[in-house]
Order: sequence, then C-alpha cells, then structure tokens
Amino acid sequence: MGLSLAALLHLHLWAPCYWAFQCQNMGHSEFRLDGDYTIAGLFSIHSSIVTMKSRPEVDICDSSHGYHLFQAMRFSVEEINNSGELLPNVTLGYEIYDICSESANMYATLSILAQSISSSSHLHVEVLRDFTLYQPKAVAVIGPDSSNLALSTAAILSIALVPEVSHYEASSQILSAKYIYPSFLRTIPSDRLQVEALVRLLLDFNWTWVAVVASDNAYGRQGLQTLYEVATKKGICVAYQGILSLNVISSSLELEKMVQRLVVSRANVTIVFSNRRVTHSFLKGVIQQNVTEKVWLGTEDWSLVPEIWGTAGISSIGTVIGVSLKHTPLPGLMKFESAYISSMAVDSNANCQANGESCNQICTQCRKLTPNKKEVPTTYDTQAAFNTYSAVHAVAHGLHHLLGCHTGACHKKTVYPWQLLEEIKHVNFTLYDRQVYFDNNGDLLIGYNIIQWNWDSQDWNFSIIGSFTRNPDRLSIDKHRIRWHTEGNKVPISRCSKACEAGEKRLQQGMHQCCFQCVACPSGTFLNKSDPFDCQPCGKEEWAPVKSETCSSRTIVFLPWNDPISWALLTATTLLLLLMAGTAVIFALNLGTPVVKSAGGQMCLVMLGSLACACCSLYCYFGEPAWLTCLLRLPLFSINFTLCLSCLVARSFQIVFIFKMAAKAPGLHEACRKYHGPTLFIGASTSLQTLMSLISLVTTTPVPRKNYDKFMELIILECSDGSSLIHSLGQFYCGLLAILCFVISYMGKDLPESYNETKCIAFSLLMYFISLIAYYVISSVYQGKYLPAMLTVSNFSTLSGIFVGYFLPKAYIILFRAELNTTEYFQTSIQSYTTKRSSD
Ligand SMILES: *[C@@H]1O[C@H](CO)[C@@H](O)[C@H](O)[C@H]1NC(C)=O
Ligand SMILES: *[C@@H]1O[C@H](CO)[C@@H](O)[C@H](O)[C@H]1NC(C)=O
Ligand SMILES: *[C@@H]1O[C@H](CO)[C@@H](O)[C@H](O)[C@H]1NC(C)=O
Ligand SMILES: *[C@@H]1O[C@H](CO)[C@@H](O)[C@H](O)[C@H]1NC(C)=O
Ligand SMILES: *[C@@H]1O[C@H](CO)[C@@H](O)[C@H](O)[C@H]1NC(C)=O
Ligand SMILES: *[C@@H]1O[C@H](CO)[C@@H](O)[C@H](O)[C@H]1NC(C)=O
Ligand SMILES: *[C@@H]1O[C@H](CO)[C@@H](O)[C@H](O)[C@H]1NC(C)=O
Ligand SMILES: CC(=O)N[C@H]1CO[C@H](CO)[C@@H](O)[C@@H]1O
Repeated sequence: MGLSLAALLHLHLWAPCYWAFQCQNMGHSEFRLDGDYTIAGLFSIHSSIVTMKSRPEVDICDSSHGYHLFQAMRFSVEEINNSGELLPNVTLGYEIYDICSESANMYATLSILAQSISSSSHLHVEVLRDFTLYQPKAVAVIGPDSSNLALSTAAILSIALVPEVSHYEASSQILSAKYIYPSFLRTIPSDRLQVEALVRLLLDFNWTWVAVVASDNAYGRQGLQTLYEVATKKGICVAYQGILSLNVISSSLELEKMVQRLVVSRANVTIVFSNRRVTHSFLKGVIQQNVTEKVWLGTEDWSLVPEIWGTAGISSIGTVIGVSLKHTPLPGLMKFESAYISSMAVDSNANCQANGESCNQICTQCRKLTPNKKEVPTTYDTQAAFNTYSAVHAVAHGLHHLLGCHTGACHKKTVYPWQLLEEIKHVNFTLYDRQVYFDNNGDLLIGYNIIQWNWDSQDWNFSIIGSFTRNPDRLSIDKHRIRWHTEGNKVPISRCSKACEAGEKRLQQGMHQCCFQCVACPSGTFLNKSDPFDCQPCGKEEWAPVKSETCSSRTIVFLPWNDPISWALLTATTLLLLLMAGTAVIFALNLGTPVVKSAGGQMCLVMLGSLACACCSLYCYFGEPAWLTCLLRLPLFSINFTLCLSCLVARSFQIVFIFKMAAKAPGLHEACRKYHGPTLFIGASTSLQTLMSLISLVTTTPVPRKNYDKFMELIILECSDGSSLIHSLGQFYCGLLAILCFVISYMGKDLPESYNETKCIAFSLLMYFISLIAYYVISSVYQGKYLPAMLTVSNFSTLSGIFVGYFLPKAYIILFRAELNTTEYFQTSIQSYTTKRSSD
C-alpha cells in the first residue's frame, strides 16, 4: 500500500522551519551529496522560539550550534570519501534536514523512511508486514540532537530498524531501553550516568541536603526523577524540587517564588537539571534575588555554555560546578568551515539578498546559513561537533565491515538498514585518541569531566577539577583545585542535621531521613554502620557498652584450679581430709575406750567416713564444670551429710534415751535394741535423702551450662542446679535433722559431762546454720566466678564445724588426757549424775 505524504504535510506544516525544508526539496548542494550510500542528518540549524503564533511567519532565530554540527557531518563524510582506508572506492552521500520543530522533525523522519519512486516526484512510505527487504532513502540517520525529537524519530525508524546514531543532548535515559528503541544508538552517555556522577559528587562532599530544579521537558523531568531515586537510595535528601517551565523568564513571579522557596529550604547545593535556555533564565532570577554563596551543579547541557557564564553579576551566586563530556578537539573542522565561508562569500553576490542580509541559499525565504565570520565555535560546539563526527564514523565503520572492505575490496551491494544496524552496534575504533564503542544499551562508553567555572578572567573560562571514568565507574576530584566562593574558601556544608558521633543512632525527625537527632545505642547493642537508624543487638556471646559500634566477645569465667583462692580452699579441704583420716585411725585404734564408745563406737567411723565423702564433693567445684562433677557434687554432699547428721541424731537420742527414759519405758528400750533402732533410723533417713537426690537428679539433671544473664560482659560456666523443689526439700530435710539433733542434745544438757554433747553439737550446728545463711546472703548479692568458691567455703565450714565440734575434743582426750578416757572416770561421772538426780 502506498501513502502519499507530501501533499498532506504541505497543508499542515505551516510551522517554523517550513522554509528550511522547502530549500532542501530544491536540491541545494549544501544539504545533499549523492553517493553510493546515503546517510541522513537531522540538525536543528534554525532553532525556533516557543511562542504561540497565528500567522506562518518566519522566526528570526540564530543557532550557530546546529550549524557547526551540520558542518561536522559534511566534513566527516567528505573526509571519509577522500580517505583511502575507510570505505575505499565507496562514496557516502548525505541528505541533511533542518529540524527545528516537532513537525519538521516528523516530516524529515518520514522522508528518510520513504522510498523514492523514479516515475513520480512524490515520496512513499509503504506500510508492509515485513520490512526486511525494505530500502529507505537513507541507510542510517545521524541525529536529532534532542531527547524530545529523538524519541519520535527513534520510534518511527525502529519500524524498519534504520540505525539512528544521535550525537548530542539526546541523553534521556529512556532511549537506552532497547526493547522500545531497538535501532537507537548515541555517541554520548545516558543521563543515568550523569546522575550517577552527580550523586557521587554529592557524596564526596557530604552534601546530603540538596535542592533540584529541572526544566519542564523530557530531559529535565526524567533527570529529576532519576536523580531523586538514586540520591534517595544513597541517603541524600532532596529538600526542594522545582520544575521550571520552558518559557520561564527571569523576572517572573513564578521564578521569584521558586527561588524564595529554595532559599527557605536551607539547602546550600542546588542541582540544575535543565536545558541551557531555561537555566539561563533561572540563574538570572537567582542573581536578581541576591542569592549568594551557594553551590550550583550543572548538567552537560549547560555547563559549558558561555552565554550563561557571561550573565551580568553571576559571579556572586557562588560556585558553579558542572558535568561535561570529555572534550576532544576536531582540528580539521575549523579549516573546513573557513574554507566553506570563503567559498560562500564568492557565491553570495550571485545569490539572493534576502531580508537585507547576505544569504547563501537560492530560495528567497531562507535566512543566512553561514554564521557570522567572527563567530568561533565554542568548546560546547566543538565538543558536540566531535560527537557528530564520531557518529558518522561509526556508521562508516559499520558499513566498511558490512561491505567486506576489511577483507581487501568492498562489494558494493544492496544494504538493508537492519544489516547495517548490527554492524554499527559492534564497531570499535579509535578516533583522535578516543575509543569509540557502544555498550549493550547503544550508549557510548565514555566518562565525564567535572568542571568549575572561573570568573577571574574577562573571557569564558573554566577549569577541569576532576573526572568520572567508566568501567569501573569512578569519580576523582582534585579538591585543591576547587575555589569555593565562600568565606575563607571553606567547603560549603549542606546537610540537615549534624553527623552523629560514633555509636549513636539517628532518630528521624519529620519526613526526611537526613533530619534526625542522635541517640546513643544502649549497652548490649551496637550501631552497624550499614543501618544508622537502628541499634542492633549483640550476639549471644558478645556484649557492648553504651554507644558502641562493635561488640566484643564476653569473657568466659569459672573457678580455675590455679586460682589463689582455689589453692587456699584445696589446701584446707585436703588438710581437713587428712585430719579426718588421722582421727579415724585414732578412733579405730581406740575403739574399746569409753570416749569412743560413748561417742558411738563404730558409728563414729561411719560418721567420719561420710564426712570425708562429703568433703570430697568439694573438689567438684573447681575447674571448668564437667558433666560428671555437676552430676556428683550436690548428691555426694547432701547424702553423706544426711548420713552424718542422722548418726548424730541417733547417737544423741540414744544417750538421752538411756539416761532419761530407759528406766521409765524399759520395753521400748528393749525393742529399740532388738530391732537395731538407730541403724534403722540412719538407714531410713539416708535413704530418704538419697531418694530425694535421685528424684532431683532425674527431674532436673544438673549439666554444665553457660550463664549469660548475670553479667553483660561475662559468660559464667556453671552447673544448672539448685533450683528444683525437690532439691530444696532435701536441704530443708538436712536443716530439720540439724534442728532435731540440737533439740535432742539440748534435752541432755544436764547429763554427765562425759556424755554431754550439747555444747559440741550446738557449736557444730551453729557453724552449719551460719555458713548456710552466709552463703545464701552472699549468693543473693554476689554472682561472679567465685560463687562456687563461696559454696565450697560454706560446705567446708559446715563439715569442719561438725568435725571440730564433735570429733576433735574426743581425739584430744584420747591423745592427751588419757586419765579422762577410763571406765572409772566415766562411772564416777555417771554416779555423780545419778546422785544429783536423786537429790533433786
Ligand atoms: C565526609 O564525611 C566523612 C565521614 O563522615 C569524612 O571522613 C569526610 O572527610 C567528609 N568529607 C568532606 C569533604 O567533608
Ligand atoms: C538585591 O540587592 C539590590 C541591591 O543591593 C537591591 O536593590 C534589591 O532589592 C535586592 N533584591 C532582593 C530581592 O532582595
Ligand atoms: C578502486 O577502483 C580502482 C579503479 O576502478 C581500482 O583500480 C582499485 O583497485 C580499487 N580499489 C579498491 C580497494 O577496490
Ligand atoms: C575495543 O578495542 C580495543 C583496542 O583495540 C580493546 O582494548 C577493547 O577491549 C575493545 N572493546 C570492545 C568492547 O571490544
Ligand atoms: C582560563 O584562565 C587561565 C588563567 O586565568 C588561563 O591560564 C587559561 O588558559 C584559561 N582557560 C581558558 C579555557 O580560557
Ligand atoms: C548553608 O551554609 C551556611 C553558611 O555556611 C550554614 O550556616 C548553613 O548551616 C548551611 N546549611 C545547611 C543546610 O547545611
Ligand atoms: C552490618 O550489616 C551488614 C549488612 O546487614 C552485615 O553484612 C555486616 O556483617 C554487619 N556488621 C556487623 C559488624 O554486624
Ligand atoms: C574518493 C571520492 O569519491 N571522493 C569524493 C568524496 O566527495 C567529495 C565531494 O564532497 C569529492 O570531492 C571527492 O572526490
């Protein structure tokens, strides 16, 4: 199906630049060159001012920038034609369109896509199912150099996969999306990268409280959005964001309000993500509002524009730092342009004199195309020109490969755009020291320069203060080269709240995470720098004091064998054991003597044995608690201690019973003897305690454990015991036996001296109770590693109390007061007792 567009468009394109393409249709030589393969170029040679119009008037506009790009394309094509290396014997042609408005751009794009049918002067765009064998007018397109226009062009050209290599300003991030714009490539990086560089710059100077203003077009809005997203992720807060309309003027109320809000936000750093015209108006407004000593960060679109630099009074606004593309000069272009100008000067007389100006085009409606002779390309122009130059070269290199020129001779065959696209994607060549190749998104892998504006000289001047390099992405800034226009050349600060001290978390205030109070992390928690808003708890085996940034391991403590206190206790315990053994030997040797007999005879040996066993349990409290020592230490003590106490009770009862009650109840006495009453009692009592100990062991088996609760900075190794009810019952039972013992012995306080144990037993039991109470008091206050030592001391005193109170006096009598250890003496003492009783 054929579609005739020209007639339709002629009707509707009463818009700026109409005349520009009118000229092209007349085939003027500057706009086209015939060749084997045609490359189309889309340039905004005449920029249009955005104003509403009711009449199709021609705007007086002046775009020397587009002119330089246009010449750069011509220059590169001719250079390639003349070079023997690139595309030998193949000529490139070009067809250049002036696209200073959306409609002119659309017209140009459709023209490129059209096929010329020889029999008719009309162009046709065929709407096909399959464009594989489709041959548009041009094999590739250079430009357009604006994101807005590139979006339409890229969308249309993607139909036939016509490669489109844009060269400047069309930096919008969305154009990197290859699923939407498969045939779009560009010789500049995406704005995404620019945002990356800007955010790194902010982070480098700790500017976390910033304002962003953007122009109301795809460039500004997309930039603002990306900047907001990336910056917020890095912990930078956007204190203020404003959109500047495209036709803003410096004295407007809108701008005045915006600048006021910007000042109120207190941000000292403002990023201006905007095209150069809007930026120019905006900064004029800033100057009018007397805003000073701020930092202004610029994007590549305006950071190298001399007109903005030259605005009156701009040096008062503070420091202007900008991102700019790396600059590679293109030496041949200037010569090419001047040669062109002089050739035009010769022609001009022959051509028309439109609007009273010298014009280089034959049609009367066109304005001058040659810039003023004085007009020297600025850095901005030459930089963009170089990108145009690389774009043409990228296409040429792709074609070179496609035609097989690298193998020796080029085969001039039919080239379909999609074939060329594949080749261009993979070109890799060097151009004036710059490596040109595209990444997967079709963006040039190239970094930025970071520049600062200088106001010292009269002329446009800037200095390069750093660079942003790719692969890997890295920003390096030479901080000494920056002149901050602040008092004392101090680095400006822009943050909402002062940084917290180490170990303090941020307590956010309001909706911005950059505004916060500092709160010290409590003990047991630390501030992980990866999350400055929360203190994290330390691990189980760790601790941290207040305001920490790390946790340290807790010290593991237990009562070691080699501690001085352990030494003392071990010595005392061993000494006691030896004394008991010695006493046992003495008792055994003097088993028949009255003292031993009155003390219980063989029962004494049992008591001494049980005391010794209980004493042995003390050894279990030293060293690192082990499974066996934990299991043994409590039952060993309590069973043996119960055995000892039971013996004591039985013995005391026996004596008191014999003296006081045997006469009154002889039957009972007889039964008692016959059925081994004391032995039964001792057995039963000990069994009861054993049973309780066993139950306690089974229900709450004591095991070695780490106690984390008592001290934050310590882990105490201990046995998990002493808490079960049945264990407490066992202790209570011991206490009961002790009291019983005391009561019985008290009953016998008036017995003959040789049998009177009251004082001794009272002493022993007093020791027992005192040490028991002392232990509980101390353990409720003190919880350290010496707690086992306290228990040892307590048990030791109990045992030594009984030993000293009960056995030592008897041993003393046996050894040193043999005269008291005779049957006669005992009988005398009994007799004097009976006499005394009967006399009462
Ligand atoms: C930014 O902050 C970090 C740590 O808070 C500090 O080490 C660095 O010196 C600061 N940089 C500047 C330029 O102030
Ligand atoms: C800026 O300063 C000038 C001269 O000092 C003054 O006339 C003008 O009113 C000031 N403008 C504002 C908005 O403060
Ligand atoms: C270019 O064409 C000339 C003449 O037609 C021929 O002699 C020469 O070999 C060709 N060069 C290449 C590289 O094809
Ligand atoms: C491009 O070529 C250069 C040198 O020839 C090489 O170092 C580089 O790796 C190439 N890049 C790619 C993407 O192929
Ligand atoms: C900028 O000014 C300095 C001296 O003030 C000078 O050396 C330098 O060449 C100037 N740079 C440009 C690009 O004009
Ligand atoms: C901006 O700079 C001024 C002057 O140096 C300073 O007092 C103020 O705190 C800064 N504002 C922020 C948000 O850091
Ligand atoms: C801090 O948090 C990060 C990420 O959550 C983690 O990888 C790191 O190990 C943490 N540091 C400490 C000391 O816990
Ligand atoms: C080799 C070749 O064909 N070179 C031509 C390239 O195009 C220019 C026109 O601008 C001719 O002058 C060259 O002869």
